[in-house]
Amino acid sequence: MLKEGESLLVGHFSDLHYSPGNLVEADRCFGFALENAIASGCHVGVVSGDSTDHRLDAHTPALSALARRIHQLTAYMPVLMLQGTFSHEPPGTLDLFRLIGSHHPVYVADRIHQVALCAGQFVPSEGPVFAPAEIDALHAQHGMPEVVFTCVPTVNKAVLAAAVGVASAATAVGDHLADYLASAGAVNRQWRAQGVRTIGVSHGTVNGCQTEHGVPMAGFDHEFTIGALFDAECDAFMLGHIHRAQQWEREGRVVAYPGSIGRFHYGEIGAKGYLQWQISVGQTTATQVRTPARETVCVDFDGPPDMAKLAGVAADAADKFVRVRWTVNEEHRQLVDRDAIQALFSASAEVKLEARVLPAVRSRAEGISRAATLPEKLGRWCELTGVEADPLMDSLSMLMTLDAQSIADQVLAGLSAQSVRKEIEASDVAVSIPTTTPVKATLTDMELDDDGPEDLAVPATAPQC
Ligand SMILES: [Mn+2]
Repeated sequence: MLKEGESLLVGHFSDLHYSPGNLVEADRCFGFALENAIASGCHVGVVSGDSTDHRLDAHTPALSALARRIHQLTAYMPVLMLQGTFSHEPPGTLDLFRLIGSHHPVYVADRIHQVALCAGQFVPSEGPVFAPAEIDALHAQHGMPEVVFTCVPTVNKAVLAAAVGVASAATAVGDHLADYLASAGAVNRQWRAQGVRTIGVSHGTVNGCQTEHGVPMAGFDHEFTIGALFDAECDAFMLGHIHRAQQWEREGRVVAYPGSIGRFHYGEIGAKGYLQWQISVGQTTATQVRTPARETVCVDFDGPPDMAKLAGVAADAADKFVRVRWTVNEEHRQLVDRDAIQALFSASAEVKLEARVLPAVRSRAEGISRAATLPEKLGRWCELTGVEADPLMDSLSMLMTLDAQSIADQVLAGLSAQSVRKEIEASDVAVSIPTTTPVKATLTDMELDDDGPEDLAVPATAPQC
């Protein structure tokens, strides 16, 4: 397959996420990528997980579209497909693909092991790494392999949790994988010493990598450290799972994510593509070839959308996928004219409008529930709202100690003492007397509900008394 001294060219595709919703994007991008890989003379194809987005029924057009593409690729090169995230690619999904190789085989890697490519045929290890006897047998039967893969598909944490306990399962995954990669490294060093190229393929998160949203992934529960991956002593380490393309290099060896084949979500940064690897022992490069992924435009407003600004964005958004988001208070939600925004982006491929409506919030009277007596609660409320306390305290003590008739008599007595504007004050009395009962009721409510936001129901009426 390879001429003496020629680099091995590998087309590395990842995170294809075929599904009914992604079909157009996935198939346009993967179709472009594999045709480019064929035209570029790639010797081998690798799909490093998440070929599908979720469980797909056999009659789903997305599944047959993916199968057609893999079949198309195997007319030109052998293909290795790795098991990805179980929720995207339920175990067993890839089994079917073993059957669809045309001139070249499709090899499905769904367990941790090594596999040699010998004259176009995949020869797997029995256990996690090639045993010395297996290596001898392989040499005797097939000669020198073109390349040896170390495959680390998604690890089932549930199985691991059963073995090591739930609490340590997350970090244990990393520890176990690091141990495995180191032991694979010892075997790979032997292959490399014999001039055989070595490739690692896995699906998971490298601690410290960056997501497609620009978020650095740092924590203890990620599958790999970059050091552990280099410990596998592979010329090339091909990763899937993270949708943003990125790579690391050490002494001519490279670890890289191609990122997802297309842009499946709004707000994903960075170019989409596949990786063209050029692999020689001790000298490897990975070059991104861009796919025609859809372009997305995201506009966010803190408040109602600015229509003038949107008109400017729309002028440059023909055929793009547009998402407009805004945040408004409940009372302003009617100000947003969705139809007008839709009309602005009529030339765009898609317009997604996302409103976030903030409900009217009544703030609590902080600390009021800790006050022991009703006068203390009222005092706290006056303090918080800046209302003069004395007149209210007087009224409250009246309400607490006197009956309605006595209160009315007192008020009338006070009024008759005032000769000025008698008419007007007399009409006030007519209002204020009936309020005594409702105010009492509200104050009782306050006592009963003083842990709830209803605390403020008191002040709305209390000042009237
Ligand atoms: Mn993925």
